[in-house]
Amino acid sequence: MFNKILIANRGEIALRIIRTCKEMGIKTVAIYSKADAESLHVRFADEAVCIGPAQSSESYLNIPRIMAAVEITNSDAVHPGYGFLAENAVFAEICKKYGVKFIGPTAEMIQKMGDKVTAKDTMIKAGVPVVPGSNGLLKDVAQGIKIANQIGYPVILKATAGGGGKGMRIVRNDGEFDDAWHSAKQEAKASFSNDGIYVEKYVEEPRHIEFQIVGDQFGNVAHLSERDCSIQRRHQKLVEESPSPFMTEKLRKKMGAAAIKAGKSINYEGVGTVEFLVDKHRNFYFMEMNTRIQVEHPVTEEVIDHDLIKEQIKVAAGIPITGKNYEPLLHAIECRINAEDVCNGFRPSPGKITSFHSPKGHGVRVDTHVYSSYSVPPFYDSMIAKLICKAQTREECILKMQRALDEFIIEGIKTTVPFHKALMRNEDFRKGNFDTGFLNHFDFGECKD
Ligand code: MV4
Repeated sequence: MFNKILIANRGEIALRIIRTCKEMGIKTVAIYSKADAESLHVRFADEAVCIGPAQSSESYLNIPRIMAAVEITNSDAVHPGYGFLAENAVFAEICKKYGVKFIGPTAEMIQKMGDKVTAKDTMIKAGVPVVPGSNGLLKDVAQGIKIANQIGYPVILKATAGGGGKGMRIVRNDGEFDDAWHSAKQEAKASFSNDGIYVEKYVEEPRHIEFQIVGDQFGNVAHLSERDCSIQRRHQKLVEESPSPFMTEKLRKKMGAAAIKAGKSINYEGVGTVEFLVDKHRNFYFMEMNTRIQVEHPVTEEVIDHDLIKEQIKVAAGIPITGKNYEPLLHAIECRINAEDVCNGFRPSPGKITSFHSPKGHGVRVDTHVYSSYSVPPFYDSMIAKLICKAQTREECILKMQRALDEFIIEGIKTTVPFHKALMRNEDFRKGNFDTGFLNHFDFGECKD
């Protein structure tokens, strides 16, 4: 097992990782920027190294500075968390070169899944269902129009380096193709310095259902059931839950088997997520694979009663998994609490938290790095807490979430708490009747406190 892990991240996930390390008897090193000196991850780690100014490029994204901190603290492993360098193949490779274990998959696996055309091609070869499309990069508009007519409109153009919706365009007929092609290409080039575009059939009103998987260094891969992440706004997830209200036992068997196939096809090592689009007939298609621990991992932890960070550290240390799949034993929902003003287009609302009281009680979990008098810096992601509730049924879980949201006191800044209160009251949400388009026609006027 590792002696000392450096956590190359900040905020709630840094704290989350420190907690598990402590429980495993592993020493921890926090790195922090000048804007985070008052952060709890700095206080709770055994050692802390200031690596630079607030700007991420000079701190949490700065590989030479992080490697210097690894060296001076004599850390034998790095946990990247999510975001920042978590899916940076160059960083994973540099760690390897320095003889430091990157807690995650190999650089090659990160690279393979980071390029969406390569990922899709790998899944086709593995026999995982994918959306019909170009199966490779498009050369020009003429080829795109030809394929669009073969598979039928509407189609969607996607950037091979994409994710998060950037460089994506829906095309409904031949006449729209040229404009969509040029704007997708331009956006992809500006965002990723890679303007490779592919096309596939546009799946209308899909659900986003993802499977948590874990693979060890001996080729074993298991799934830990699904999360429904359809409640998102502009590709930012706001609520995640497990099990998916849309799931059936039969579908879980089929999708779980596909997720395992996806993992095995690349000899996956670590915890990962296989994302699927699911249409209203319960057809499912591979969308992307995330090679990191995700923000929403606690809903899985709560329904299967396992610590995913612990599993992640164990497989990184070379301990084999049992190979058993897990089914949800309970229902869990996570609400992301962001420092944002819901009534003003979710505009960031950083600043000093003058009063903070988190909900408590049976089945209530709050993962957060903030506290009364903490100042939310304007430089990073606006998520300040995750409220996770678990109960025997979805109905009870929603009631518990409403009770917990009512107990949440956060003063001094605007947050997404009022949005979650309005969502939990929504009839369609309560019935489990939603897809990825749900928030496009949600009345945010109801979110006033
Ligand atoms: C799609 C799709 C419909 N059909 N692909 C959005 C982000 C990127 N990861 C892929 N995305 C989508 N791909 C086909 N062929 C609809 C989306 C999509 C979406 C997917 C998951 C969660 C939210 C979404 C919101 C809008 C569009």
